[in-house]
Amino acid sequence: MKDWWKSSVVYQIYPRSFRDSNGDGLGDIPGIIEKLDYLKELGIDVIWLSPVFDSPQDDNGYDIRDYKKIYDQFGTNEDMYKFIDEAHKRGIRIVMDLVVNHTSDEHQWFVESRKDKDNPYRDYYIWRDGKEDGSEPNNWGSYFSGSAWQYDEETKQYFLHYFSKRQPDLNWENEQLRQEVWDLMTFWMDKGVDGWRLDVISSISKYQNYLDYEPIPDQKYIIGKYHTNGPRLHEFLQDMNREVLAKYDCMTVGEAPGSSPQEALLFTDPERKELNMIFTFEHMDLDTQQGTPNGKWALRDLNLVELKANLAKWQTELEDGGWNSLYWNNHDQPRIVSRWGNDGEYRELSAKMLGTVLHFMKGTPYIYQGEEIGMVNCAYELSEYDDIEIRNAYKELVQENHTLTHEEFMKAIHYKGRDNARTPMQWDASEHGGFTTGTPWLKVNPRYADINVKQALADSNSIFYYYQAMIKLRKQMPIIVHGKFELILADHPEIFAYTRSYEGKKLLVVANFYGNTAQFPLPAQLEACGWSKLMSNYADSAEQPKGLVLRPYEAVVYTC
Ligand code: TEU
Repeated sequence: MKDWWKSSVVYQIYPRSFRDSNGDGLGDIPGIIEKLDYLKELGIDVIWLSPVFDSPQDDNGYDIRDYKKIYDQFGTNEDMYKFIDEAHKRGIRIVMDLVVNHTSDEHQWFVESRKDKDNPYRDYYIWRDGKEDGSEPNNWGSYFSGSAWQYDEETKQYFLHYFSKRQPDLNWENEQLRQEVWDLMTFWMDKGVDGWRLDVISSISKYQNYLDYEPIPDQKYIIGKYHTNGPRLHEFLQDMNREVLAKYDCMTVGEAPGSSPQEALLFTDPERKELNMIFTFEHMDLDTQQGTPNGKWALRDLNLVELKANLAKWQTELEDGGWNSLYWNNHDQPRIVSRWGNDGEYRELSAKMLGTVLHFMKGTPYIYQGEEIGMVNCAYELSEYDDIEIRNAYKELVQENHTLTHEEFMKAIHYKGRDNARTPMQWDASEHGGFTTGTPWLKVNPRYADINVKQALADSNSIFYYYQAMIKLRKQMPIIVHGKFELILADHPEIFAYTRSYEGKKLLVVANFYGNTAQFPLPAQLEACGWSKLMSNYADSAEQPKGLVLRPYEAVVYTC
């Protein structure tokens, strides 16, 4: 089917936390194969697998040492081929994670590159002299704290790293490097992989003048507009499309921090032959205070009106010639039910409400492992976290710069830390949630006894079955895939509501985002429709939208 990715639902697996088959405490590929029937039952079409390649795991596999080899603790290449085959047998496609903005510092290319200035691999990475006083070549910051430049004694130059020091950035200006990327993509696509999620793809092309950012008080190193959407980005992607992607029936989704809808159209307009869709970051940044030295750890309450305006902007601006990806969660974001829902009394209702709001918008929905059972954030002690981002940020903000106190930092981590998403999948109420028979690499969320797959499968009213029903409807109703989106009640502070329209039919989605009751004022132009209820998260939601009073977190979808 042409453009199958438009009617697909994607499920993201973070392999180290999904299912451990051999008791070493780390999830693995045979573990994923064990659970394919579970995913089939949920009804998803595509699996996006976070990196499984050989890696020293400085950033949990986003630091790749060998692109053509599976990481030992995850299994063998044979296991991966078997996984592709078993998924295909069940009609599930596989998308792998392409991390080519950077490699691990243990990748053979970098091992060579750092040896001497004349090494044939020198130019695969970005090396620069320091300033006259010996300081970094410019004031660019790393996403994982500190400078984006690391001095290397061996050749007395700095190399660029947007992420950890152990993730040197690749130099996409080098033609041979680009060939290597096409080659590794071809390797996996010939093994049957159905597409790619492209890690920080908006950063691969660098502005070659490496200008300093305008100084900002109290910020030694800055992350800003030069970090993304560089001058040759779209040229590189068009090359990639021509050299590799166009030869396969595949899907692509680019991770594109720093991109607006206008930029998204450059990536996704089919005429331009680049990618199918991108992940926007704009809605994920709405609960961060912008422009403070504390970056993403400067919390701010979500304003629903802003969230609606933002999502509606993406829906509208990509209506012609683009395509949206829809997500609340991934391995970098906290659990949505804890973030913008209610993970106490209304956990199930609010998880279903958030799922409804997302899945009925126009675009390809992504489910992150555990979202379908309403997994929640964890609140651990500092020493119990593993994430490099958390560890580096603590050192910089609390211990060195004192811009956050320990308490403020912990509060921010409990709300937004990446490990909230990375605690092991909760399969049942047995020890460690049935994830492993050994010691898990990261502590299982203590709520596993109540929140787990076994429990969800046994309860016909569970979040799992609600997600299953939404996925099923997508297959039956073209309006869910193709309908034009229109936000209604844009200024309502508590209700998220919109319509979809397609071939004379309409959908109306109405959701109470909070724990109080809310009166839904049906707009006059929608009154004349002959509405009927399609689905809702309360069994007895009103059959008609007129006069509707929404209970806490109530979400109802009507059709006409
Ligand atoms: O994330 C890229 C990214 O934009 C980061 O800013 C990310 O949001 C990070 O979590 C900051 O809070 C991708 C991967 O998804 C992430 O897991 C990797 O750590 C990163 O690239 C480096 O490969």
